[in-house]
Amino acid sequence: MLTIDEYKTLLKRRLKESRYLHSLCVADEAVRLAKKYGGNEEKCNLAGLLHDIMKNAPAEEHLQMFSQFGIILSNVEKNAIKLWHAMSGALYVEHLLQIDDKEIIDAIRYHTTARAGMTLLDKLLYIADFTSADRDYDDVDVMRALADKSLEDALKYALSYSIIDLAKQGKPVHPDTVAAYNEINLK
Ligand code: DGI
Ligand code: FE
Ligand code: FE
Repeated sequence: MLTIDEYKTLLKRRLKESRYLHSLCVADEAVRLAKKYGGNEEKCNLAGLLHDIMKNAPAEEHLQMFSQFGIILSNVEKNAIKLWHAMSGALYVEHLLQIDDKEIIDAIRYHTTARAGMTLLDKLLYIADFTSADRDYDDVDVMRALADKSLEDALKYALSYSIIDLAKQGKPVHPDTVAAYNEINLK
Protein backbone atom coordinates (compact mmCIF):
# COMPACT_ATOMS: atom_id res chain seq x y z
CA MET A 1 0.00 0.00 0.00
CA LEU A 2 1.17 3.51 -0.83
CA THR A 3 0.39 6.56 1.30
CA ILE A 4 -2.48 8.84 0.29
CA ASP A 5 0.07 11.43 -0.90
CA GLU A 6 1.76 8.78 -3.04
CA TYR A 7 -1.59 7.77 -4.59
CA LYS A 8 -2.23 11.44 -5.36
CA THR A 9 1.16 11.78 -7.05
CA LEU A 10 0.38 8.71 -9.15
CA LEU A 11 -3.06 10.09 -10.08
CA LYS A 12 -1.58 13.44 -11.05
CA ARG A 13 0.74 11.64 -13.41
CA ARG A 14 -1.99 9.47 -14.97
CA LEU A 15 -4.86 11.96 -15.20
CA LYS A 16 -5.64 15.27 -16.87
CA GLU A 17 -5.79 18.14 -14.39
CA SER A 18 -9.63 18.34 -14.44
CA ARG A 19 -9.95 14.59 -13.93
CA TYR A 20 -7.46 14.72 -11.05
CA LEU A 21 -9.52 17.48 -9.42
CA HIS A 22 -12.70 15.43 -10.02
CA SER A 23 -11.07 12.49 -8.20
CA LEU A 24 -10.27 14.68 -5.18
CA CYS A 25 -13.87 16.01 -5.19
CA VAL A 26 -15.39 12.51 -5.40
CA ALA A 27 -13.18 11.33 -2.52
CA ASP A 28 -14.32 14.29 -0.39
CA GLU A 29 -17.96 13.74 -1.30
CA ALA A 30 -17.77 9.98 -0.63
CA VAL A 31 -16.28 10.70 2.82
CA ARG A 32 -19.02 13.27 3.51
CA LEU A 33 -21.71 10.74 2.56
CA ALA A 34 -19.95 8.01 4.58
CA LYS A 35 -20.24 10.20 7.69
CA LYS A 36 -23.96 10.63 7.02
CA TYR A 37 -24.71 6.99 6.20
CA GLY A 38 -22.27 5.17 8.47
CA GLY A 39 -19.83 4.09 5.77
CA ASN A 40 -16.11 3.45 6.10
CA GLU A 41 -14.52 6.88 5.59
CA GLU A 42 -11.05 5.59 4.85
CA LYS A 43 -12.30 3.20 2.16
CA CYS A 44 -14.51 5.94 0.69
CA ASN A 45 -11.53 8.27 0.49
CA LEU A 46 -9.32 5.70 -1.25
CA ALA A 47 -12.05 4.40 -3.59
CA GLY A 48 -13.00 7.99 -4.46
CA LEU A 49 -9.43 8.99 -5.19
CA LEU A 50 -8.71 5.96 -7.37
CA HIS A 51 -12.08 5.31 -9.06
CA ASP A 52 -11.18 7.03 -12.35
CA ILE A 53 -7.46 6.13 -12.37
CA MET A 54 -7.78 4.59 -15.87
CA LYS A 55 -10.09 7.29 -17.27
CA ASN A 56 -7.45 8.99 -19.43
CA ALA A 57 -5.62 5.85 -20.55
CA PRO A 58 -5.51 5.00 -24.26
CA ALA A 59 -7.72 2.18 -25.60
CA GLU A 60 -4.70 -0.09 -26.15
CA GLU A 61 -3.80 0.05 -22.47
CA HIS A 62 -7.30 -1.06 -21.40
CA LEU A 63 -7.33 -3.86 -23.99
CA GLN A 64 -3.85 -4.97 -22.98
CA MET A 65 -5.01 -5.26 -19.35
CA PHE A 66 -8.18 -7.16 -20.29
CA SER A 67 -6.08 -9.62 -22.24
CA GLN A 68 -3.45 -9.91 -19.47
CA PHE A 69 -6.03 -10.59 -16.76
CA GLY A 70 -8.35 -12.79 -18.84
CA ILE A 71 -11.30 -10.39 -19.06
CA ILE A 72 -13.57 -11.17 -22.01
CA LEU A 73 -15.77 -8.26 -23.06
CA SER A 74 -19.47 -8.73 -23.79
CA ASN A 75 -20.90 -7.12 -26.93
CA VAL A 76 -22.24 -4.18 -24.92
CA GLU A 77 -18.84 -3.68 -23.26
CA LYS A 78 -17.02 -3.87 -26.61
CA ASN A 79 -19.21 -1.09 -27.94
CA ALA A 80 -19.28 1.14 -24.87
CA ILE A 81 -15.70 2.34 -24.45
CA LYS A 82 -16.77 4.57 -21.55
CA LEU A 83 -17.33 1.44 -19.46
CA TRP A 84 -13.75 0.27 -19.85
CA HIS A 85 -12.14 2.55 -17.25
CA ALA A 86 -14.22 1.02 -14.44
CA MET A 87 -13.17 -2.52 -15.38
CA SER A 88 -9.53 -1.65 -16.01
CA GLY A 89 -9.48 0.65 -12.97
CA ALA A 90 -10.46 -2.28 -10.75
CA LEU A 91 -7.72 -4.41 -12.35
CA TYR A 92 -5.23 -1.59 -11.86
CA VAL A 93 -5.87 -1.18 -8.13
CA GLU A 94 -5.95 -4.92 -7.52
CA HIS A 95 -2.98 -6.05 -9.59
CA LEU A 96 -0.76 -3.02 -10.08
CA LEU A 97 -1.34 -1.21 -6.79
CA GLN A 98 -1.92 -4.50 -4.95
CA ILE A 99 -4.83 -3.18 -2.94
CA ASP A 100 -6.29 -6.45 -1.66
CA ASP A 101 -9.56 -5.01 -0.37
CA LYS A 102 -12.42 -6.62 -2.35
CA GLU A 103 -14.87 -3.91 -1.26
CA ILE A 104 -12.69 -1.15 -2.73
CA ILE A 105 -11.95 -3.14 -5.89
CA ASP A 106 -15.68 -3.84 -6.42
CA ALA A 107 -16.76 -0.25 -5.71
CA ILE A 108 -14.38 0.89 -8.46
CA ARG A 109 -15.43 -1.97 -10.75
CA TYR A 110 -19.12 -1.00 -10.51
CA HIS A 111 -18.84 2.78 -10.15
CA THR A 112 -20.02 3.41 -13.73
CA THR A 113 -22.75 0.78 -14.25
CA ALA A 114 -23.82 0.03 -10.66
CA ARG A 115 -24.98 -3.58 -10.09
CA ALA A 116 -27.58 -5.61 -8.22
CA GLY A 117 -26.68 -6.25 -4.58
CA MET A 118 -24.55 -3.13 -4.20
CA THR A 119 -22.55 -2.83 -0.97
CA LEU A 120 -22.76 0.40 1.06
CA LEU A 121 -19.34 1.36 -0.34
CA ASP A 122 -20.57 0.70 -3.92
CA LYS A 123 -23.53 3.02 -3.30
CA LEU A 124 -21.52 5.77 -1.62
CA LEU A 125 -18.99 5.89 -4.47
CA TYR A 126 -21.66 5.63 -7.18
CA ILE A 127 -23.64 8.54 -5.70
CA ALA A 128 -20.56 10.63 -4.82
CA ASP A 129 -19.59 10.44 -8.51
CA PHE A 130 -22.95 12.15 -9.29
CA THR A 131 -22.90 14.74 -6.49
CA SER A 132 -19.23 15.75 -6.14
CA ALA A 133 -18.53 19.50 -6.02
CA ASP A 134 -17.14 19.61 -9.58
CA ARG A 135 -20.28 18.11 -11.16
CA ASP A 136 -22.59 20.24 -13.26
CA TYR A 137 -25.50 18.74 -15.22
CA ASP A 138 -29.28 19.19 -15.39
CA ASP A 139 -30.72 17.81 -12.16
CA VAL A 140 -27.46 18.00 -10.16
CA ASP A 141 -29.37 20.00 -7.53
CA VAL A 142 -32.08 17.33 -7.36
CA MET A 143 -29.41 14.63 -7.03
CA ARG A 144 -27.60 16.52 -4.25
CA ALA A 145 -30.83 17.11 -2.31
CA LEU A 146 -31.75 13.43 -2.63
CA ALA A 147 -28.26 12.29 -1.60
CA ASP A 148 -28.62 14.31 1.60
CA LYS A 149 -32.02 12.82 2.35
CA SER A 150 -31.85 9.14 1.39
CA LEU A 151 -29.11 7.07 -0.22
CA GLU A 152 -31.71 4.65 -1.65
CA ASP A 153 -33.80 7.44 -3.18
CA ALA A 154 -30.64 8.99 -4.65
CA LEU A 155 -29.66 5.62 -6.11
CA LYS A 156 -33.11 5.09 -7.59
CA TYR A 157 -33.06 8.55 -9.17
CA ALA A 158 -29.50 8.22 -10.50
CA LEU A 159 -30.18 4.84 -12.12
CA SER A 160 -33.33 6.09 -13.76
CA TYR A 161 -31.56 9.28 -14.89
CA SER A 162 -28.71 7.24 -16.41
CA ILE A 163 -30.97 4.80 -18.23
CA ILE A 164 -33.15 7.60 -19.64
CA ASP A 165 -30.04 9.51 -20.72
CA LEU A 166 -28.59 6.46 -22.49
CA ALA A 167 -31.94 5.62 -24.11
CA LYS A 168 -32.33 9.19 -25.43
CA GLN A 169 -28.99 8.77 -27.19
CA GLY A 170 -29.84 5.29 -28.45
CA LYS A 171 -26.95 3.81 -26.49
CA PRO A 172 -26.94 0.26 -25.11
CA VAL A 173 -27.60 -0.08 -21.37
CA HIS A 174 -25.27 -2.47 -19.55
CA PRO A 175 -27.11 -5.46 -17.96
CA ASP A 176 -25.59 -4.57 -14.56
CA THR A 177 -27.32 -1.17 -14.73
CA VAL A 178 -30.62 -2.82 -15.63
CA ALA A 179 -30.16 -5.32 -12.77
CA ALA A 180 -29.52 -2.49 -10.29
CA TYR A 181 -32.53 -0.54 -11.60
CA ASN A 182 -34.84 -3.57 -11.45
CA GLU A 183 -33.71 -4.54 -7.98
CA ILE A 184 -34.35 -1.10 -6.49
CA ASN A 185 -37.70 -0.74 -8.25
CA LEU A 186 -38.95 -4.18 -7.16
CA LYS A 187 -38.46 -3.31 -3.49
O1 DGI B 1 -16.01 8.59 -15.19
P1 DGI B 1 -17.00 9.66 -14.87
O2 DGI B 1 -17.21 10.63 -15.99
O3 DGI B 1 -16.69 10.35 -13.59
O4 DGI B 1 -18.43 8.95 -14.63
P2 DGI B 1 -18.85 7.43 -14.94
O5 DGI B 1 -17.76 6.50 -14.60
O6 DGI B 1 -20.17 7.24 -14.27
O7 DGI B 1 -19.03 7.39 -16.51
C1 DGI B 1 -20.13 8.00 -17.09
C2 DGI B 1 -20.17 7.64 -18.55
O8 DGI B 1 -20.41 6.23 -18.71
C3 DGI B 1 -21.31 8.36 -19.25
O9 DGI B 1 -20.78 8.92 -20.46
C4 DGI B 1 -22.30 7.28 -19.61
C5 DGI B 1 -21.47 6.03 -19.62
N1 DGI B 1 -22.26 4.88 -19.17
C6 DGI B 1 -22.65 4.59 -17.92
N2 DGI B 1 -23.42 3.48 -17.88
C7 DGI B 1 -23.52 3.06 -19.16
C8 DGI B 1 -22.77 3.94 -19.98
N3 DGI B 1 -22.67 3.80 -21.32
C9 DGI B 1 -23.32 2.77 -21.88
N4 DGI B 1 -23.26 2.63 -23.20
N5 DGI B 1 -24.06 1.87 -21.16
C10 DGI B 1 -24.20 1.96 -19.80
O10 DGI B 1 -24.90 1.13 -19.18
FE1 FE C 1 -15.78 6.90 -13.92
FE1 FE D 1 -15.79 9.76 -11.76
